[in-house]
Amino acid sequence: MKEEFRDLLTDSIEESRVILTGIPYDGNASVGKGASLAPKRLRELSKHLPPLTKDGSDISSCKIFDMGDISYKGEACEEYFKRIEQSACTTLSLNKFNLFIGGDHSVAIPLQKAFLKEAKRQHKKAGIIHIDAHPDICDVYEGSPYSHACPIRRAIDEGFNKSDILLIGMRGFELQEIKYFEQNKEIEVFSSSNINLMGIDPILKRIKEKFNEDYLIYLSYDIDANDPCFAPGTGTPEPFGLHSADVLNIILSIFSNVNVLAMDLVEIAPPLDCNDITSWLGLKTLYEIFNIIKNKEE
Ligand SMILES: [Mn+2]
Repeated sequence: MKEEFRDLLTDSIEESRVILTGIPYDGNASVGKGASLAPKRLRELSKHLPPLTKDGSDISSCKIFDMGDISYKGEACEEYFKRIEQSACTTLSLNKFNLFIGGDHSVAIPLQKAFLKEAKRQHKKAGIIHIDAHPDICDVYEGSPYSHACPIRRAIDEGFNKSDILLIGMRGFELQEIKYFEQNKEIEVFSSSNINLMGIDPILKRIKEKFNEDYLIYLSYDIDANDPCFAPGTGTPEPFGLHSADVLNIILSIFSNVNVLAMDLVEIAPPLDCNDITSWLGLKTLYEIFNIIKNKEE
């Protein structure tokens, strides 16, 4: 039986370039459920993957330390999020690339909280790049401040500067979000319409301008940023989305040009998927990212 992540896995956290944590929770998803099964499914599929990128680069020196899952024990959401935050504070303090596989997007709430603390500890500015079909900037959604429609709003509550948040791929809004954007124009938004008309170059340029070496970046990647034809296995599919090659090139440019300390990959819902194509998209994107990390100086 082949191992998860095969040649990439290491038992030594010191040797690792990537610290992986699974967050198998979808209690705050509003429409389709199933994202809680993504960490398990991605690990299973990784058994089939050699340590190679799509262009044949050997990434086997980019070692992954797998922390396992932060399992949900049926407690109140606040309690569970506290445990996620504590675990993330510990792994982020090692100052290696932290990869979190959700879960619905609400798991970003405790992760971004922990990330902000770590950025402050390192005397860095904290930025968020949020790649998603949805802004997730609702104050309360379906009666909950912890909904997967709320993590960016909670990040602002925690103390992230609005001008340090960049949203990419937007196309599914709530009315309250449109009002919030009208009142908070410093939050930068690249809609999917804009990207599909203008291409990705303006975004790549803007990311480099905006996030210099004073910043640590939290990258939040909701798979529903991709058009549902590329990523059908997700709870809230939004049409008129982004081409997977465009999303990948944006993500790889981010890793090449700014200092990403933490990333979440969220909203992959294996039970809603078709022949695992959404899980494969997420997993293969990670392998391309590992290649950029491998090529960076430690
Ligand atoms: Mn989202």
